[in-house]
Parts: sequence; C-alpha cells; structure tokens
Amino acid sequence: MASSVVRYGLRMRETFSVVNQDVAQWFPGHMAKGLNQMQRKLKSVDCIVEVHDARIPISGRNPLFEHTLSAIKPHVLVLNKMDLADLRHRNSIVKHHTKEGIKHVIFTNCKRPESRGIKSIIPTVAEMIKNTERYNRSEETVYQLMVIGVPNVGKSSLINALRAKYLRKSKATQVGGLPGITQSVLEKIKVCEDPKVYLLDTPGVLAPKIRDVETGLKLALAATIKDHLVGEENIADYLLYRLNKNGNHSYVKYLNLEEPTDNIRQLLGLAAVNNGWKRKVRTQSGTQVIPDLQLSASKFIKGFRMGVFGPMILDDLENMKD
Ligand SMILES: Nc1nc2c(ncn2[C@@H]2O[C@H](COP(=O)(O)OP(=O)(O)OP(=O)(O)O)[C@@H](O)[C@H]2O)c(=O)[nH]1
Ligand SMILES: [Mg+2]
Repeated sequence: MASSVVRYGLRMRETFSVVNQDVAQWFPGHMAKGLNQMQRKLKSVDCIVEVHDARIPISGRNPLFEHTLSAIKPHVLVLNKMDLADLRHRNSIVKHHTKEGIKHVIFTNCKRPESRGIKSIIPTVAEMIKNTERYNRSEETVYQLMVIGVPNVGKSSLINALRAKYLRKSKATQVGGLPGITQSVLEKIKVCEDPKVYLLDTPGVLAPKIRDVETGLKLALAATIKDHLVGEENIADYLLYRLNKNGNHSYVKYLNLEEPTDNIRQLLGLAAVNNGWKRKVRTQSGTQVIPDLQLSASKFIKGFRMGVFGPMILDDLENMKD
C-alpha cells in the first residue's frame, strides 16, 4: 500500500493504491440467488425503488440492476443516509443522474420518518405509476413496489420508516448494522392505506464484478461488504486517505493523536498506545501485551460510520459544479 510518513504541512497522498487485492473474493456468491428471486417477482411490481448510500452517490450502484430490473419498470433512486453525506454537492449529484436517464432522485434519512424525503416517496411513485402503462397489471388498484439496492444501505429501514409515517405501525422487517440482514425476498409489506401501497423487501445484492478496487473500498467503508473480507486495515487506510485528501484532520482528536499522518500503521499504532487499546499474544516465553492495531482500525472505521468526522461524500465530485 502506498503511504509515507507525513508531518503537518507536508503533502498527503493524492491517489490511493492497493496491491495484492483480489476484488472477486469480496463478493459472496449467494447473491445471484437473490437477484433471480427478484426477477421472478418483477411481473407483479409497478415500480422499483432503488436505495443507495448517499455517501457513494455515483459509483458502487449495482450495474446489474440497470439491465435486469430498473430498466424494465418505472424507477426511483433513493439516496439514503443523507444525514451522513455532504450535501453541498446535492445539485450536481442530481444533475449527474438526470444525464444518465434517472428522472427521480430523492435524498432520505430513514431515522426520521417525518422528514421531507420520506414524505415525498409515495406521492412521487404514485404519480409515476399513474403516468405509465401498467402492462399486465392495469386492473390492479393497489401499488406494489420492490425495494432494491446493495447491502446495508437502508432498504428495510425505508420500509419501516414509511410504515411508521403512514400507518403508525412498528417495524415489519429486520434492520441491522451489518450487511446481509435481509436474506431473501420477503412477502409484501403494507406501508400506506391511501393509496394502498405494498413494498417487497429484498436482500442486498452487490455486483459480481466490481469496477475497480477503489469502488470496492468505498463500498466497504460504507459497510456494504463485510469488513473481514476486505481487511480492516485496508478500509482504515482508505478512510485516512480520504480524510487527508479533504483536509479533514478531525481524526487526530478523535483517536487521541498529536498530529495528522498519512501512514496507517503509524496511526493505528499511536492510537492503540495513546488509548490503551491492547491485546495479549502468546510468545515462546509466555504471553505478551501488545498494542491492538485491529481495535484501532475498527474504532476509526466505526467513527466514520457514526458520522463523527462530519458529513462526507466518497465519490470525487470536485469537477462537478453545482
Ligand atoms: N445514519 C443513518 N443510518 C441509517 C439510515 N437508514 C438506515 N440506517 C442504518 O443502516 C443500517 C442498515 O439498515 P438496513 O435497513 O438493515 O439496511 P438493508 O439495506 O435492509 O440491509 P440488508 O438487508 O443487509 O441488505 C442499520 O444500522 C440502520 O439503522 C439513515 O438514513 N441514516
Ligand atoms: Mg434489509
């Protein structure tokens, strides 16, 4: 991994390179099954709601969806976790997707069912369906939507948020901090009475072939791929690169360091020593206590996922003007 010890005022990495990473290993094979199940249900669906993480608004969407699901039915792109995303680029993100042919982009925070984004989903979808020929489903008076997306972006949370908003009902589908919580296409869940709207929850599906290693690291940082598959130190290093690139050194205080660095090993070591994060290892002469670099890495990554380094976007939007 390219890195150098950098002191205050010196240059940080401008590009990120990882060696010896077999990206194909990061993707569990069982996901093809989920996609097949989804395709089978497509006939009874009026609209596809694709949920994606607003911190990776451009890259990391599953390109398979474009060909197999969203191109066939009316489609809305929900960019969720907007509370964690830097929304100064909101207009350029929307413009980018509009150019790609996506007419409806909605930013949401599923932790707030009464927020504007959540409120706009059903009216937007109802309008779209009204304006489309409903193929074999024209006699139906209820709307059925399928929620799709890569793992852990908040698909199930969106269903629960809509249910809470319109029906004042509690959670109907399980939510969790790790990817792979929803395992198969579930039965339809009612989220609204007028109009009658049902949603199908689906398991997260990643693209079997990833564009490049950096896209994979973004997906990993946003917790869509299990950490151990990518390696916590790799994910932490990518986070460090991103923060330094943005001139964001808030990690120094958070990890109890003295100054910024661009060297992940140095960061993890110092964080472990300064915070007393230790672990025991067996040696020939007994046991020894050493700094726990893995714990440092997971605390650092967790900080990002909780938003402690402020709102961020992991895609490069510098060249996109609002
Ligand atoms: N900060 C924030 N967290 C969210 C938001 N929406 C969901 N989450 C969290 O993201 C995690 C994943 O949510 P899920 O709803 O289980 O995601 P999913 O896409 O259904 O995941 P899989 O079923 O594993 O594919 C959970 O810890 C949620 O609490 C949001 O808008 N903002
Ligand atoms: Mg789910």
